[in-house]
Amino acid sequence: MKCRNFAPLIQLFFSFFLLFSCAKKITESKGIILGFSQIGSESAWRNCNTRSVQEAAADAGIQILFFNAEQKQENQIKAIRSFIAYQVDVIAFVPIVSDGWEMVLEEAREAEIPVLICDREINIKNENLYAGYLGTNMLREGRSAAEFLLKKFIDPDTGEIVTDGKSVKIVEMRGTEGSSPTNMRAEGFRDVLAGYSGFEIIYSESGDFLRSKGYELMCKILEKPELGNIHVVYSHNDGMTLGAIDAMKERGIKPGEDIVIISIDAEQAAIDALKRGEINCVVECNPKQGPDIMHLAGLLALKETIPRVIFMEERVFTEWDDLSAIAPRGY
Ligand code: GZL
Repeated sequence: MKCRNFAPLIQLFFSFFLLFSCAKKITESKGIILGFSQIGSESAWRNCNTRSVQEAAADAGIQILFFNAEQKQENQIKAIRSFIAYQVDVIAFVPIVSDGWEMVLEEAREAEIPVLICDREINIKNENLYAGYLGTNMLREGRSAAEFLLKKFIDPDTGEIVTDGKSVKIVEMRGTEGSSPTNMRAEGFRDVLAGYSGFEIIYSESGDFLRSKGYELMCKILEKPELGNIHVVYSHNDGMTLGAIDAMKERGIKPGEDIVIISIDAEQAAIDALKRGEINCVVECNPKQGPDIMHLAGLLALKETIPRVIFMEERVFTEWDDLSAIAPRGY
């Protein structure tokens, strides 16, 4: 039997292994490698969020593998799997929807790579599959929107609802179905109004956080005579709100006067519309999460524990405030 000499093959394997482990060692000495999966670029808010993450990574000396999922969950799952294969130090991602993450998070845990959930939240049974969540309190955002409505329509002296009919008729423009901002902004809004009989949500549909769909949705709603007189539009993001305002103006409807408008995000264009009286209340949702994400990624790379939930600071801007004091939004 011919005696095969396996020495070169074994040598090749070990030289490759040595090279790779040295490369990993050199990389570790250069800094952290962060795998980041972003949803897409559906709104000004999202683009600001992306800039914040990328700029903060550069400032922190963190090497970032940044993947834009183009609004597809399957692209996010593929990206996370590639981060695992590449053996990044930390994975961070913005889950486009709340469900469907268990399997890939199990794979990350098996690879002993910590995962930070950013911006949107997820629904999973085993919460140990991720290290923590950094984002915004979307239940509170929905509650703040409803609390503005109570102040706007309830006479403080009599406690009575002031409206031209039996109830205040509300149209809701929802964000991406199945996402935590949509679910929580809807829930928080309804929780507050549940205590008052004179507020009625007469129509609710998703515009997917897109300005174009906000325009189309409002055109469709304004052509539904069965809805009658609409008093309020509650919109889950400024992009959809701005599209709806375009549709109202095309029909001679004065936004902010004929129809009260409440919007969430606080991008510059919405603040400008608030100053013009075309929007009545803007609830801030802070996209500038990059520095906090990088701080947490640094801790996770050192195998430190981090808080389970961290909420960004946020404000509410209304037609009754000194709007001249609002600093430029940067997005
Ligand atoms: C909320 C964020 C939402 C914004 C939208 O935290 O996920 O997604 O409100 C964005 O503008 O598209």
